[in-house]
Amino acid sequence: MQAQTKSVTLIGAPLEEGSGRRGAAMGPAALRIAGVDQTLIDLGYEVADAGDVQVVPARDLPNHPKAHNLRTVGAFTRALEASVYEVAAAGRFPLILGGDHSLSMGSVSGMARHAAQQGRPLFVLWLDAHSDFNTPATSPSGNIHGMPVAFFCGQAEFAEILPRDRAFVDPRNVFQVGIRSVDAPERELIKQHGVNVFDMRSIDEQGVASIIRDILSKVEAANGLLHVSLDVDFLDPDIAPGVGTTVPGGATFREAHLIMEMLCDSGLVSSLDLVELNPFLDDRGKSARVLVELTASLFGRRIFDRPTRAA
Ligand code: 6HN
Ligand code: MN
Ligand code: MN
Ligand code: MN
Repeated sequence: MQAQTKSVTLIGAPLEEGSGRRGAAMGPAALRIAGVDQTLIDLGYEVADAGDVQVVPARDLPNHPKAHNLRTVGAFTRALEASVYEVAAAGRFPLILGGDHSLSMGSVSGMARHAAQQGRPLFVLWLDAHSDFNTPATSPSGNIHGMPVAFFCGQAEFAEILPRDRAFVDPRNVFQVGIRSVDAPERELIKQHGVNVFDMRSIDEQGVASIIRDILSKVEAANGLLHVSLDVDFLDPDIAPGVGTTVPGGATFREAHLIMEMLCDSGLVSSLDLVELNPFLDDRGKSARVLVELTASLFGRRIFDRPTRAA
């Protein structure tokens, strides 16, 4: 990233309680074993590892019948909101090692607070097979990892996890790419709130380059911050099988790689989640390695330099 900070803080979020199955809690360890820290150091970054977030379930939250493990997910949300905010406010790049996707309730809320304090809008690029815009009322599973976008847009009616006056993300500043599995009531919510969805058909028809270029120009025009949330199941299961919610027909390595290179060139990315890696389901570390490769591209590894765009 051109204009971006050269200081990165890794934050491990060994959270699996939002996903309805075990294994994603091993994600941070697998990403470290795959060399995420050394990869960034080799690219010239100063890297601090904050270790893994440790929480005890929040007893002030209810046991919600339609939002499983709310006390644990809520405790992670609070801890991550605080640590991501502090890292960003210190001028560093928060890189969150997940953990299931419910962790984005905390990471994105922390970035929303930081952006609000800067008087800048927060944009979110959501790379996922799923829209994750369910609420406890619409969710078919009760698994909170299907709800984080609704939460940080202020639309999911949980108990009071974060203060009521927290910063929300405007759903019209959320751009979802790679979508191919949406629940029927979730689709209505997405339309109602104006979330921007680029499903697999859009990728096939337009190509990722034109989609990403348009999104980046909107972020740039608004002087926004851009949070990127990369769910392993954005990728095709052939290249990234290590995830509990595989959906066929995902992004290729080349599409994902190009997205990361374009994001890097933009200099607009402020924070990144790597989520839903389930090493228990992976094939000899393949998915963890793909995530680290894509991270390297986002942070500036390239084959050859391109002429920089005229300003
Ligand atoms: N993810 N829409 C389904 C649900 O249970 O709400 C699947 C959610 C998947 C969540 O991909 O992080
Ligand atoms: Mn997801
Ligand atoms: Mn997903
Ligand atoms: Mn869903």
